[in-house]
Amino acid sequence: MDAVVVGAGFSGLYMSHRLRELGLSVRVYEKAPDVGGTWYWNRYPGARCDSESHIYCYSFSEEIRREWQWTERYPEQPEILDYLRFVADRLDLRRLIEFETEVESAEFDDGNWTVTTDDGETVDSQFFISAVGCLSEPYVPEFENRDAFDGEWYHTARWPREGVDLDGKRVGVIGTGSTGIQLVPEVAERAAHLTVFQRTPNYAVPARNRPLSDDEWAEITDNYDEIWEDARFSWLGMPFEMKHATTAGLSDEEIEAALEERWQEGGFRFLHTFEDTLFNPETNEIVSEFLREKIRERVEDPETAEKLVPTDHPYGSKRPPMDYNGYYETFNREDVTLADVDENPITEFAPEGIRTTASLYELDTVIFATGFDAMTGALMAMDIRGRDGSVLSEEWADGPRTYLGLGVDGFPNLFTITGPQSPAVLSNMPVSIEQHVDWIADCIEYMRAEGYEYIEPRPEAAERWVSQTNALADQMLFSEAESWYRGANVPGKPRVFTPFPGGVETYRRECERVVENGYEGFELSESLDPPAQSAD
Ligand code: NA7
Repeated sequence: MDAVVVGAGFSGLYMSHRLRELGLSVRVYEKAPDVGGTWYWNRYPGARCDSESHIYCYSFSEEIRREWQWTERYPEQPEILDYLRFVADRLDLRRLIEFETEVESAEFDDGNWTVTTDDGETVDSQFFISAVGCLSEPYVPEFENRDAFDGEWYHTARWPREGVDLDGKRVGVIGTGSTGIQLVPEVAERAAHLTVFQRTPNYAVPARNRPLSDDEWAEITDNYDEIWEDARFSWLGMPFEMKHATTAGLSDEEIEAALEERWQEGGFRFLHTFEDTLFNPETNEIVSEFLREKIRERVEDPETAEKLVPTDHPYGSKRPPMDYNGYYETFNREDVTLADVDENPITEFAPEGIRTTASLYELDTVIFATGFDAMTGALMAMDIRGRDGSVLSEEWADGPRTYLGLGVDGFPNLFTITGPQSPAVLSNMPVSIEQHVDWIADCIEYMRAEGYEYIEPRPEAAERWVSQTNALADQMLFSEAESWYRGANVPGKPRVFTPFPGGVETYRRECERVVENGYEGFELSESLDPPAQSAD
């Protein structure tokens, strides 16, 4: 093979298409029985994308754009999965994919990657391309006696295809991140009783989902090119304008009006009220307090409201979740209990349910909405070995080190789509995915045209890029939260800020500059000499 691609989600599908168009032989390995990536697995009730549908898709194909119309402002999981199936069929990509096949190892040896799968197959390939996604390795906390529980338990990212019968059950949901917040109102509708185990409260902003009318869709398609260009050169990969640069100089009424306007618009538009929300503690406190008041207004019992109000971290320092169907109002129901497991931690699972330091909660079903080993988990789950036997998981023991989130020094011809130290999870993923896939495909095309066989980042370029990423994160408020952006959710994971926080536009321009300067920071070669160290 010329290229092995791991994963058949948004990244893997587009990557394999681009490479096949260039005339390369491509094999895609996908552990699920179908395309879709994270949208194949995350089938829990209420699963939906927080990016608006008209920009949560591909832009590269005129035909695909014309032939697909989203039905709602935010796409629901089944619709996204249908979309990716449609793309795979439309581009005839399934023939490139081996489903239900997991890559166990990839070793760079004798100038090629040798890729081994769980069915014992081995294939040699010039390029090894990870399209495994940033949020694909579920994290299940190791609670004491988890197996002693007599009921059923599920993780939201491994939700059974046939669904789960929650009707009339006593259900416990652990976790109140973006997933838990989407899930909780849906479960409350079906369960006999719901207990929400909350360790840290979160600031959920109404998404304000609604059906997309034909008129709205016509307006979107009429302006598609412009919308996408704005998204590509934006902060978050979303075509939204900031309302104000900062709160400084504005009256209290002006600030309130701006926040209320964006609150009414909903979703990620709210984060675009003040440009310095994630930099300036004063602005952030104003925004956070606005959101706290909104929570207090929506929850009837003042004691429950205070438990739901976050005070431990600034708004946006953790991934801001969206509320689709009355998350906070759910706690006004008689049949919903909020268990504060920060105050009274979970001590163990028991046959009857979950025991905390305060009570035993009797349950039939437990749902883990406990997130992912984000950004590095799925990559590290493969045994990746580079030049001279270096092992990726050992090289990254203190945190990932990439150049531009695209490549790793010591691992020639390895590309990581939306890898660590790229905007990735701090952006609307399809915009970042298309940019990475195009960059990689163009690079391979260039290598072929110029007669290069190998590409590898120079160690000092990777070093510099990681320092720049960390320096940017240090200027922002991210360090004030125990978040999965920093690896804080998985015990033992290095505490390093993982995505590039400088914005999609800045990042894209840097990637373009690197190419214009002849792939600055990369070593391109016809043979396998170690990359030269530059003088600086
Ligand atoms: P998140 O955002 O990592 O949320 C996981 C939640 O689970 C969060 O509330 C955690 O509390 C909670 N959690 C994790 N471990 C425990 C233990 N041991 N005890 C109690 N509670 C626990 O995952 P999501 O799936 O919601 O979202 C991930 C991303 O997917 C999302 O941001 C979107 O980008 C899509 P904590 O806050 O750590 O105290």
